[in-house]
Amino acid sequence: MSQLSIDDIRVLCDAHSKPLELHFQYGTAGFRTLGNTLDSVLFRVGILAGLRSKRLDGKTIGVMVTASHNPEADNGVKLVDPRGEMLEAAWETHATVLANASTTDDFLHALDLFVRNVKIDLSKPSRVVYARDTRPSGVALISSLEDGLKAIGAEARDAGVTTTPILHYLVKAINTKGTKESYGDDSEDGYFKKLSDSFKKLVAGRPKITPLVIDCANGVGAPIAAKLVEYLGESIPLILENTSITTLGALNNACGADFVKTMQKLPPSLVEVLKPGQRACSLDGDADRLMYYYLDDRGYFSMLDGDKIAALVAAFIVDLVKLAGLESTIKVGVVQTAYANGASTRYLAKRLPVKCVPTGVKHLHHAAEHYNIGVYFEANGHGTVLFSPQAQETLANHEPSTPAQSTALNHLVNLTHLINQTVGDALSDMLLVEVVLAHKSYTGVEWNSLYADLPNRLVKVVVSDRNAFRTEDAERRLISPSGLQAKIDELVRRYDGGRSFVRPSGTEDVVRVYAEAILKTQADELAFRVAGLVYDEAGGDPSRRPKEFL
Ligand code: G16
Repeated sequence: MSQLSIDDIRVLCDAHSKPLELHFQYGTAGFRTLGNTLDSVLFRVGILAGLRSKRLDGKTIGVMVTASHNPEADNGVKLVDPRGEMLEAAWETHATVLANASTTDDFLHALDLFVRNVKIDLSKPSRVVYARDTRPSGVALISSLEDGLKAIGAEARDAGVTTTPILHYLVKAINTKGTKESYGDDSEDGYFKKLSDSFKKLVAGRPKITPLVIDCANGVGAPIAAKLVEYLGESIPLILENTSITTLGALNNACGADFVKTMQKLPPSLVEVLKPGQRACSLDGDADRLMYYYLDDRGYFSMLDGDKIAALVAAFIVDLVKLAGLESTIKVGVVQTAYANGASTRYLAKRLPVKCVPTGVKHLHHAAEHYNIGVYFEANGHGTVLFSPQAQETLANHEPSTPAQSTALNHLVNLTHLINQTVGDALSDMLLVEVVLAHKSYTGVEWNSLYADLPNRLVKVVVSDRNAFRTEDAERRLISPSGLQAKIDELVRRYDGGRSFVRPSGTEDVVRVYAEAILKTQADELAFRVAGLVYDEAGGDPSRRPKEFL
């Protein structure tokens, strides 16, 4: 590590010592746990980000400080690779090793080993762009991160308080600046212009869009959506709710995409706001998830989740590809996870190829890259659409032979600008949904009737060691604890249309249980019975066994 001043690193590392009793893990979406325990992790992530950039010849790496849908007291950090995608999987392991070195000496030793093993040329430049969401713990964590960046001598750019998808956008825009693949101007302004210009072109000539309510989860989506409103002008009336970003305890509390998806009901704060027939959507704490819903004429709540978004968007894109005369050159496919409602998978599989992968954007993103146009959405509302370089080239060079083909082609090109292809982006996805609804003249009711969801239930089980639960077959089956899967199979057989699976969360200290069945009461019962099995198997204290577990 001759190019670095070890003494400087040592001094700074001493100031950010690791709490001895804690173990950190780079999980589904980076490190994520209580915000007030993450000081040492942020410092070390700063160093790691700098080294990742050096390893990639000075390309800019992104660092996002957020815990997304988690409660306000949690925080987290994840790294973004140069094309705006999630950190390469092998480096997740390096991140975990470095974060857990007990002392400064252990850390310096692990760092030295790492630099040599991964063959990092320390004389290379190092560039990092970072941002945070609105969590109160974010301020101190950014300062720990900055110390890490300073220690490694990285050229650092502070993108301030912004959404996760904007940070991903910035990383790609910075790294493609001045090239023919330029992703856009590397500023928030560039992002807003790109989205709003393409949106306006896509809805031009369609009937006026009716007002849409946005639940901003009292998070960073609020100020960012407020800026977007200015760029969108009169093209779409947006009503922003749950915008209290400075009220302590408000973030994701009884609002936001995760609340709506898990509780399958309206955030209480919208009860007086939403009118029968009106559409609304919820963002999560860092605005990378989107959940739509509406009240029907009788005031009943209906939810349109990530699966419904995938169905709406995939069908629209398939139609455009056909209309543009590109059916034989551009193949569209969909990627889902085990959480996808069985009815959505049946609906989609009749129309186009569908693949199931483990939870986590990185898995979906990579699988979607195998299609010319890959649509991926998790049921929780996380997703986007990827246009392969080959598909983008075809769209750029195709000579339409009729006016109808030309229109469809233009729409597809505009979609490549509207959609944030680096990662799931609630605001970009929201505009995408609005485009499709405007083109199809769909209300929420018509969109919802594409297929009927199978009743389902998601339950969290708190266990002492979630790592004891290991899965296979895209998380649809457990391989440990041994014998538990057989018990689940036995239970599932008793329910009409029953399906259930169990997997450890990568973002919260819990095991998740999903169940679906033909009837709602049966889906609930199956989920609670499986949750009971999980709790008992994990040695849960009988006196604290949640009473709903059967
Ligand atoms: C993150 C990931 C998502 C994943 C979610 C829940 O979302 O990016 O891909 O679906 O966590 O993961 P788990 O069930 O493993 O806890 P977010 O919005 O929290 O960043």
